[in-house]
Amino acid sequence: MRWLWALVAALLLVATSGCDDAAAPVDNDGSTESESCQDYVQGIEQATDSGSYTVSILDANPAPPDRGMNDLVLRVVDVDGAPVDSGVVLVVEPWMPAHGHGSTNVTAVPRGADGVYDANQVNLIMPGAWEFRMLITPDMVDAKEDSAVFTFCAEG
Ligand SMILES: [Cu+2]
Repeated sequence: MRWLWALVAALLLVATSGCDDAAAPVDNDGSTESESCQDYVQGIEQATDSGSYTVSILDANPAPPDRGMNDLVLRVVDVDGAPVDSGVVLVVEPWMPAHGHGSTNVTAVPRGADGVYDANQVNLIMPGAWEFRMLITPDMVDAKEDSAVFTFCAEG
């Protein structure tokens, strides 16, 4: 019966490799039950883990975010609702939790006032549920990175 175990092992290896395998409980839009896609609305907000900042999406093109290149206009305010200065670094990390991969991180460019940033060409390389991880590094020495996460589903 040794051949049987070898066959089972080979099948398991096939089933657990690759990005778009069928082993995980993935539904038609690529999301899993543990992920809930948010409905995009203009101005949607998310607080960071520490609660020190709130990130809002002022505009998205396309809207809602979809497969391919996405341009976002973001705004970051502090706990008092005051816009952060342009020394605060904001990076958008697209992340696909169902497959454990991202694409390319985008460093958002501050417009110089009002805590507004442009994050252009955020690339969703396949359909499914994508986290938009908003990574914030405050403008001070020894500052810890903070993050706020939105989850949208790319229809493709
Ligand atoms: Cu993927």
